[in-house]
Amino acid sequence: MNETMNDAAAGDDHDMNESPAQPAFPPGHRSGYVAVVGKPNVGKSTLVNALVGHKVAIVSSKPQTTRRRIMGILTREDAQVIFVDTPGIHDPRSALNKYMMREVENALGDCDAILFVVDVSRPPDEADLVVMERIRALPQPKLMALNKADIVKPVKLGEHTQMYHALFGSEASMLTSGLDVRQENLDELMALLVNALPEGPEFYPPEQYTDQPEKMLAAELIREQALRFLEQEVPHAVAVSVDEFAQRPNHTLYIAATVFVERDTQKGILIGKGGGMLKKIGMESRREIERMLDTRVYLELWVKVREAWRKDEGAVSDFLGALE
Ligand SMILES: Nc1nc2c(ncn2[C@@H]2O[C@H](COP(=O)(O)OP(=O)(O)O)[C@@H](O)[C@H]2O)c(=O)[nH]1
Ligand SMILES: [Mg+2]
Repeated sequence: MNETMNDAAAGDDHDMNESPAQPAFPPGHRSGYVAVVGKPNVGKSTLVNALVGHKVAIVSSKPQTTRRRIMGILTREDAQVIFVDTPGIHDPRSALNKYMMREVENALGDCDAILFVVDVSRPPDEADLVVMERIRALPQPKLMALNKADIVKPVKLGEHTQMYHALFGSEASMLTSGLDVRQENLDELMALLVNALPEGPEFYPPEQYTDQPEKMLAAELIREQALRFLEQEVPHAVAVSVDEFAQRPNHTLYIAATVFVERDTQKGILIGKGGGMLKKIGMESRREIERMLDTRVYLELWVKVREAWRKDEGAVSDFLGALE
């Protein structure tokens, strides 16, 4: 009897040593994941880049630029905020769309707070309501960014703000602009966000600002330039894979990448007259990658067709990674 009790006591002791009672963070330090959600094109990625102070997500004027969850990490003295940028919430039809919506669901499932972004230069529409409905019942604290405040006409500002407030509530809302030239209220928004997070330690080393490896950042920067120069259906059919990413002598980073499209006609447009379009995309993306990674880059671009890849689950996970 006695022996058993001693054994149990020894076991307890051991357990206590395994899990230290002292929290490993300074008092009052806050941390957590903020899911950034909204309909396509309201400026979620631009806002995340601005809040983090680094370009972690590519941006374009075309909807559905962001295809997967992307983390942007901001470490300050008193807090570490991990923004999870997500694809715009929309109707899932193709395999790619389903993948994108699963990414949103995963982000919402794992987060500590939700930043709901709307475009205040326009009145709320059906697509905003879909997002609101999706997050309404979630238990996490929610904030609304009335974004693109820089382009709203003064007469419309009050009207639209009132409409968003009527739908979402006005207690946790902030007028913002994420644009480089006109950043507005970002410190104020940060303060609200940090306040909404629980106390906790840093989850990532302070120098880390994204979860994406450099190879993936490079692929995304190439896709950003393709989105920039291509028109109509072609940009949405583009996927980029980086096949080689190697340091070469003379401090040059050698990158070989393939730009995939879905049809031969798109391949023709992507290559352009005399190869002009591909050359332009290549030149601009090399410049962007050099700036981001602060190194000389030798970039080789290839073009391939992978038919109707957006409808093909296997192809989608080849390009974007397996879904968790
Ligand atoms: N005027 C204005 N334009 C913005 C702002 N934020 C983003 N944009 C533009 O809106 C478009 C979509 O931005 P993006 O960040 O990709 O939106 P997302 O789809 O919600 O991630 C791009 O052309 C951006 O330059 C903003 O605060 N003000
Ligand atoms: Mg985006």
